[in-house]
Amino acid sequence: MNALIITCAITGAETTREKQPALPITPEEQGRAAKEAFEAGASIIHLHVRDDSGKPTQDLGRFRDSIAAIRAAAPGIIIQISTGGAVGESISNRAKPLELKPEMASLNCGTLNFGDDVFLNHPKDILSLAGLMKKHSVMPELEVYEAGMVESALKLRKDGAISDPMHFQFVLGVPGGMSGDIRNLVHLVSLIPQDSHWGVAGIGRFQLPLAMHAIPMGGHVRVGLEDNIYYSKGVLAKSNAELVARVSRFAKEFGRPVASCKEARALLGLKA
Ligand code: KMH
Ligand code: ZN
Repeated sequence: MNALIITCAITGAETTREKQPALPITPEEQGRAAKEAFEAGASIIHLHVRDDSGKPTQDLGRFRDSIAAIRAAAPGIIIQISTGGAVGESISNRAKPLELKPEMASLNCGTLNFGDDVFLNHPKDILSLAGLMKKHSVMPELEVYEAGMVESALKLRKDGAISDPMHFQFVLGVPGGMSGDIRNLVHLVSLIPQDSHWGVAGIGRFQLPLAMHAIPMGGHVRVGLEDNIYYSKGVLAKSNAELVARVSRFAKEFGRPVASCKEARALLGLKA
């Protein structure tokens, strides 16, 4: 079986220090978290940044500092910047970190209710973000929260806005999107082209069961404090790395190798 790519979503835009004291916020903390996640088996860091007060920001300088800190602490790790940002962020700000030409970036494939908010992704904005990714040779990770978004992603491909191989991330369990029911994952996988890559990011209590199913299904896995703050019911995770390490251990039990950064690049067709 292909090697398992583990992505660690170390910070996100919604998790707070009050709820999860181990959340990395400063560039230095993010560098440390990336190093520990790398040592535990992660080959991709999904990156949001925060300002000094801990609020989510799309500030270019902050992305630059965090990327530098992560590169210094975990050389070779793939950095995937978020163009999702926080709910309510303008598209021009969400697009900003693409100027840094990261290897990968998230591309959200549609609008959905997001808890008590609306995560707005207008078709014209999705197209403009995809265009910038193409211009800067950034590989999009297609964030899919419900089945209609697969159709939207396929239309982007048909219209030439994105190229093969497509790389999907099924983000399941957001209140307002598809739940983390395993049948939803199986259905979504059945909709995508055979030659595409996919991973699953389970939100909250869905993180572990979805990861455990993706391993034998041949998909990839995202874990981290952006998506889930707990290790088990009522027990906070000690770190991002603790969540990554558990997935690595299970992969070993299933006989599936965990991808190194080099192997992850080769699998996804990223240039070194
Ligand atoms: N913070 C969410 C509203 C992404 O990174 O592209 C969007 C999000 C997706 O986290
Ligand atoms: Zn994100």
